[in-house]
Amino acid sequence: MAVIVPTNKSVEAFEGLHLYHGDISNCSMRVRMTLEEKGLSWTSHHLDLKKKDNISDDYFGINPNGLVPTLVDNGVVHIESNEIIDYLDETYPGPKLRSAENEAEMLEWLSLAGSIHVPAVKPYVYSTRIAKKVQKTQEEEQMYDSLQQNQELKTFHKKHAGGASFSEADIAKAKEILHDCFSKLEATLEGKTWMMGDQFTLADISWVPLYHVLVGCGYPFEDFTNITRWAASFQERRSFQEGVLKWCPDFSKV
Ligand SMILES: N[C@@H](CCC(=O)N[C@@H](CS)C(=O)NCC(=O)O)C(=O)O
Repeated sequence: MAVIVPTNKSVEAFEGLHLYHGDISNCSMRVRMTLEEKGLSWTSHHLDLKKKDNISDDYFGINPNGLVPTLVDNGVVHIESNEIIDYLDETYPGPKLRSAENEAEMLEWLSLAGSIHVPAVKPYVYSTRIAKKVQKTQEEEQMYDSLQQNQELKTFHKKHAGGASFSEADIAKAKEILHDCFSKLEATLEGKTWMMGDQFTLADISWVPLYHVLVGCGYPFEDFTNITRWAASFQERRSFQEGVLKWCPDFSKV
């Protein structure tokens, strides 16, 4: 479990559930949806990624990668969105977002979503829509470089720093990974309402935000008819409206 001992000790005094999150962040959408599905109250600490609110000493003292989301539960700091949603479902009452009979398969979907974030989701989203919006000034670049210790993230952000572009190889790789994953999702949804069957689970919650954000980046889902049907179903859920649409109605307008 990704529990962190923060160097910014202020959060250790927090009572209840506090979420550091971003409106446009697909990883934050997962956690907001889970909180809504479970009917849990939480205190919002919104960070505007376009204003680089996450790049500060204070925030790196809470999340050492400088990423959203971060959940603080009665002073205990949790990072990694897919682990946070698993933790919330395990720990809190409210509707169960898993079933014992397919839990292992469901957790594999969470792990897959986590594993494609840096090699596929981030390059696709940044290269199609976001890089220009989060361009750092020279001062912000220096600040980021001194705060960020995670080499994978440093390397990723260097690829679009100062107006640089991702290589064709990076983009081709991202598209290949996404195509493989969405083909797998398409096959999984054959004849089913939700990814695990009749029950809406954390697997759906993990993948719904990817669909929402990638549609906004122009990802071609037209040929994935099961995914398109699944999207029409999750768009009806209150957790999608509250956890996703309320914060980010249309990613293409970000
Ligand atoms: N593996 C992390 C990834 C979190 C992540 O990359 N968050 C993005 C928004 S979805 C972010 O904070 N981006 C800002 C940055 O890269 O500096 C998780 O699942 O929580």
